[in-house]
Amino acid sequence: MAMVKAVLVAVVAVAALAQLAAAVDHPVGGSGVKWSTSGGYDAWSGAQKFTTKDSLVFDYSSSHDVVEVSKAGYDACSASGAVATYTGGKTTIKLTTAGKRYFICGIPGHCAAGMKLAVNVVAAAATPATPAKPRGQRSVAPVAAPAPAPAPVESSTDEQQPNVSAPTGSTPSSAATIGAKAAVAIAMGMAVVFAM
Ligand SMILES: [Cu+2]
Repeated sequence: MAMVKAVLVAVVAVAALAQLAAAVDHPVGGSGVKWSTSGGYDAWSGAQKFTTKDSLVFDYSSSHDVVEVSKAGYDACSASGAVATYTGGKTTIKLTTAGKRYFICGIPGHCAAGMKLAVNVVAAAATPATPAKPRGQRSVAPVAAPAPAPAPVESSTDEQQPNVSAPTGSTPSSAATIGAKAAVAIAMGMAVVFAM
């Protein structure tokens, strides 16, 4: 149960982190507001924070469209040299790059009546879980001590129990050499049995 609980806590923590960096769909003008000649979009835009994970959602009637333009097009209310034109009443535009983006309605007179929007897109925050690199001497890998040479196995078939002597060196035996010695002992024992 404790294990299950720990896993659940981890899942919730990850979900919370993901929420922090979640993409946001911004309804242009505010929730329930249409893209229309009512205007006021730049006042709305100035109060928002747009990141490169977010999207703009334009909701509009068939008498309008959405045209992405340059700054010059935005300033002059001109759709000539448009970056892109969207129609259909519902347009979602991903703000994938940082910087300014400009949108107007391409129907003559509508931009001048207030259908213009500039947004400033900032880079989404980087993933916070970047571990710091270890510094200085710690980056040097420890040099492994040379393993002791395996002790020569005496061919003493006349003995009942093969006697494998412990290494005489000062280096302590590792688990691996102990295991190897056990294997040698078993092999020796079997050899003795078969030789009889
Ligand atoms: Cu329009």
